[in-house]
Amino acid sequence: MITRRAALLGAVGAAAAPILASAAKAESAPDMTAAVASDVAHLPRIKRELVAPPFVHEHEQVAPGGPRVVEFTMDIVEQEMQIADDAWVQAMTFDGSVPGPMMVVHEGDYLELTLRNPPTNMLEHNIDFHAATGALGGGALTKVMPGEQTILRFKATRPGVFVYHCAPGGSMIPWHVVSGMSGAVMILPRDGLKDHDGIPVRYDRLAYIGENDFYVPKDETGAYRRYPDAVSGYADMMDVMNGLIPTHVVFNGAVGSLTGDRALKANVGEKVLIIHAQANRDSRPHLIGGHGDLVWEAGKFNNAPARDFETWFIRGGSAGAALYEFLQPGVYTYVNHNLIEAVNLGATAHFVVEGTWNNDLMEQVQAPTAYGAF
Ligand SMILES: [Cu+2]
Repeated sequence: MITRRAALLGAVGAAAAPILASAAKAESAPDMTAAVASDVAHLPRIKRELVAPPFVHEHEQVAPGGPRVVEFTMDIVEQEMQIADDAWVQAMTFDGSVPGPMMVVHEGDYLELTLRNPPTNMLEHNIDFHAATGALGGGALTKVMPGEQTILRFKATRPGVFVYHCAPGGSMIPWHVVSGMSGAVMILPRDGLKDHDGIPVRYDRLAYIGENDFYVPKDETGAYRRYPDAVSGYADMMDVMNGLIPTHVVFNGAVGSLTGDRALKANVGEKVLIIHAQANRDSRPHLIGGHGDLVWEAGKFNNAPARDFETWFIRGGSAGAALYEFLQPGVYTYVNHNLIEAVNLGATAHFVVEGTWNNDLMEQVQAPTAYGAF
């Protein structure tokens, strides 16, 4: 029996020995004794309430004025989550969702995060922002034990969509990430997005899709194992992880979380900005029956978007963005176009699009009928 306190101290035998080892090896914070001061005291502040994916908190596409300090607060939540009909994980989450909520600021703003690790949790956590500069993306400055909280501020210097994830050191890093602990930040250019010719473009809707690979251990009968807490599943899960073959690849934390009644919605003529984030593993989004009109494949808005993609590539550890104007009504399936991962492992979402069909773009000239009938 592993008590919570023993787990915190890392003194729980073989399974948790790496927890102690990685903590001891963790990189320490940089020397800041001669730091250049930040001059943010005169800047206006705005507080944003985070919302769970696939939705994104209220924000302006074009910055309404000069730089601001944009404040966010997130609780780290360790909780069991069901990821398929027959599979559960002891998830580690930012703010209770997988992926963690998206934070949106503008280039030149300061993102200020209060990160809280409630006393009910078992594990140490932190946050590494790929958008931030220095100190392991903030990871070295945000390590919080259960019962602690911290505040990190960084300047948003590079526009784009970027992954953030927990990275407490050693094998804790992949374990926390594939237990659900990642999310995305979007840093918009102050004057908004531009197309390939530099002409401003706006989106009517955002779809924030986080893809996760899970590695759930099985018992002797082949059934997925369930654990009372994250620490007791650590050793079994590490065995599955080290085989590099996920048991589940899903969008937004579970098989079917964006299909059927939970499908994404749009209307014909609307432009949807699809953000696709994957903190650990490569992916290849594809919208069946649609395209990427403008694709920032690596997700960074200082690069002109590519056009007319059929499938785009998301490097593990990055987020990409694709803008598409829906031209036909119907149900669109959005997949990771490794179709085994899409259909058998779970990486499928739906867009339900309302509007008027355009026979000029596609028409069923003759419904299927007897072979040789015409
Ligand atoms: Cu963590």
